Amino acid sequence: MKRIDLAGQWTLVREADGSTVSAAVPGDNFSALLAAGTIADPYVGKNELDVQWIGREDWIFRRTLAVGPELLAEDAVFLTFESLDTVADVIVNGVVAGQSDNMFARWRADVKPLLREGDNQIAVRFASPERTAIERAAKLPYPIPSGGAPVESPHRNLLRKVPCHAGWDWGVCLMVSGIYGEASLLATSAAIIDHVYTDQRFVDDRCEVTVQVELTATRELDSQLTLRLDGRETTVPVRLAPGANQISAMIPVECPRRWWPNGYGEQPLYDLDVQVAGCELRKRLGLRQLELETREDEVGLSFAFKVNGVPIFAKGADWIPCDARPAGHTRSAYDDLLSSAVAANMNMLRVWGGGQYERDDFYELCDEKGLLIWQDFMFACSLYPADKAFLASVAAEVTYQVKRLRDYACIALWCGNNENLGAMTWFKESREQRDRYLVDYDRLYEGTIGRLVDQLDPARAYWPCSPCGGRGDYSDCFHMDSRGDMHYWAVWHSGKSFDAYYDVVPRFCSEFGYQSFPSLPAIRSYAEAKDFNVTSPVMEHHQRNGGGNSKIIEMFSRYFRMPNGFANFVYLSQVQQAVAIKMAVDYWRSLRPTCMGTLYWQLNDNWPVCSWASLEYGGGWKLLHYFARRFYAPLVAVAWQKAGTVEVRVVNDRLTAVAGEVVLRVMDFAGRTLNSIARPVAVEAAASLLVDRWTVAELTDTPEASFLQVELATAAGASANTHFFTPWKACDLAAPAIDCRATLDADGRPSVRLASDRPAFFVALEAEGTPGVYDDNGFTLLPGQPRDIGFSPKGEFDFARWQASLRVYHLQASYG
Ligand code: BMA
Repeated sequence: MKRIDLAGQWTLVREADGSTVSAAVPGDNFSALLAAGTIADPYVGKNELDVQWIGREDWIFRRTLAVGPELLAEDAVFLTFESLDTVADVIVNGVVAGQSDNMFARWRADVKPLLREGDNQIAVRFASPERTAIERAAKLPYPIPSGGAPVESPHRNLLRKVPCHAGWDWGVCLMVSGIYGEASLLATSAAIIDHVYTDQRFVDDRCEVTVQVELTATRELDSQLTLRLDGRETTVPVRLAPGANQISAMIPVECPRRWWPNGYGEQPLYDLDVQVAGCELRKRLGLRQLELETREDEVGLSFAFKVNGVPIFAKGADWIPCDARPAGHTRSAYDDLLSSAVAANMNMLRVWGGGQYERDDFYELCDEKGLLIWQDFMFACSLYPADKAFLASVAAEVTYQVKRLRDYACIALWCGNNENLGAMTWFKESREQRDRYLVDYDRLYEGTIGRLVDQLDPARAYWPCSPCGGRGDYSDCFHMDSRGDMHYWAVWHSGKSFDAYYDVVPRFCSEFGYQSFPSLPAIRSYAEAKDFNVTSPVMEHHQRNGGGNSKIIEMFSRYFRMPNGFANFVYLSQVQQAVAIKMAVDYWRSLRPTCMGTLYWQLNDNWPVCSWASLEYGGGWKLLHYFARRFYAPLVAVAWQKAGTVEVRVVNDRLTAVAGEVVLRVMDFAGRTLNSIARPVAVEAAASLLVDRWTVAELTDTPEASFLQVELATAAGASANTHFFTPWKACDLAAPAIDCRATLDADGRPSVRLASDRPAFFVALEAEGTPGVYDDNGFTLLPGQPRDIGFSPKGEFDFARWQASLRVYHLQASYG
């Protein structure tokens, strides 16, 4: 057996004129053209508009390969491409070896008959994705609508390609072509492994792991299957027939250490080693029980994940591809973003259906970090075909992806699509002929995907759509908070005020979001100082949601005073976003167990843009991410105000009871305590406790001139939360004098000491040119309570430069 890795430098040919540049594989054509200096960076200014021609053309990736006699002496030489994006001919020495038109299904064929000793040419020719989609649309028997982004490539729903390559309401439109993941040749006279996947069965103190191996043999063969797991070894004889084979064996783990999501325990991973017919495959298994509990109850239909029997309140966000150029999907980019998710106390991410099934690196890291994954299939915000050819392609995709991913402990749920049930009401065609489109919907998400998931991964739940009310419920559950999951967009898309979050009691909110601008340093990556105005063409180009900037400004007018200058505008937009999402999460978390999850839209960006993300492109933390670290903490005291009444609750996600004290301190803007109320609290494990309710009048005589600090002190730690009785704009905040000193602490770690003579709100540190993460940011700074804020620089660190560029933002200074 001999394996040749085809990763490395290939040649990219523009078919229209035969011009060439060097291209990395794995990689994409845009990245190759950018690296070669052929195009300007599409993330800068409005360059995106000048590179749309790339998606309208055909491209060839090719390379030569020396093949020796030992390779050709084997029975078969398998050429494997993990992902060809998208409509591709695979050509070996000028002969078409096969075709692919689904980037989510692996392509593999025996190409031995086409190889010869000496130099060989391997080429993949990609037809223009945009042209292909338009051609397919013209042939449809009836229209199948999709789309709506300001810069977009049409009919994306007719290609099995990452939907958001075609542009989104946060996404650049780059119709890339490329070769991703594994690209290899494997010569063998025995077999090639197609899949290894396992079943876990817990019996008393052991976990029985049954390993299924699917392999293609080149001849009839007696071999043995050897499994190693947790220091144990099992070997069984196997007889392989030429062609497809499926074999299995069981290996037990005694007293397994269980895998837990972040915040609930550790993430032990067991090394599994599989050997058969000269092939070897290794993977790491997390052993755990996981279920989605959906029960009819007095409210409606519950929706809660249980791991090892313990109900988990899901805390997290929605994940989109981390770069619009697939060459950027590196393990280190994943690691950085996922580490930030863990740092913000998240335990679940939803891999959203307009993106992609991520690379194995992503799921390996989620297993290591304890991030549960809600996995959508890649269908979003559109209607889709359900003809025979399309369904066959989807069936191949689902079969491949479920077999590839089902062993990751992190995967909690398979979900058919994003919002396509709701999308039935978005398009004229489906409003007028709902039956026709609903039949197609059912064929795709039940008849094809649901049926396959039931068969291929019976231990996991299948949920046909996010949001929906469960299998068999075809009503538009978009705005229904009592059954299953919901997406709540009234606050952004429908322009409702933030307290509208208090009007719904979701069972599980899998999307809700509010936009902000990326940081000033991120804006500098695409705009020049002359463009630093929110209505400049470049700033508007980096806002993809129609009217988005107006929404941000209009919401300022409801809650805040108008900021001075561009930097404060950017800062205040981040404060506003953070406040919005915090209000929703504080309230919904406190509704547990009726509500059992909040995933805000969205964790990350795929290019530098104004969006709902808490992590900007490149991984920098917006203020929302710092807020998330606090509002997703396992133990919090929260306050909210509805109709003149303030309610205070303590939410405890821990599996142990907590006792302590809550102190409500009403303060004025000079920092004097006007009123203070202390209450002992005893919160049960995994519970929400009502501390009490007070009318605003009971707490303060001067709601516009005071604020509330809710302090929680327990043996497990202390935290504080700030509540305003009126919109911030109504308060005459005193100008604080903030003293800011940068130091290196005893062990050489950069740190900032902040002290103020008056209360300062949403105090935020930023140092342009020195990226990194502060231990806290966007917090309330009280007189007499200085804070030391550590800083973890990303990349090279120069103390003097950092110190000189440190800037402190706070609410009063944003307009004062
Ligand atoms: C959602 C998502 C995305 C979109 C977001 C913001 O519902 O599923 O399609 O980007 O809203 O509009």
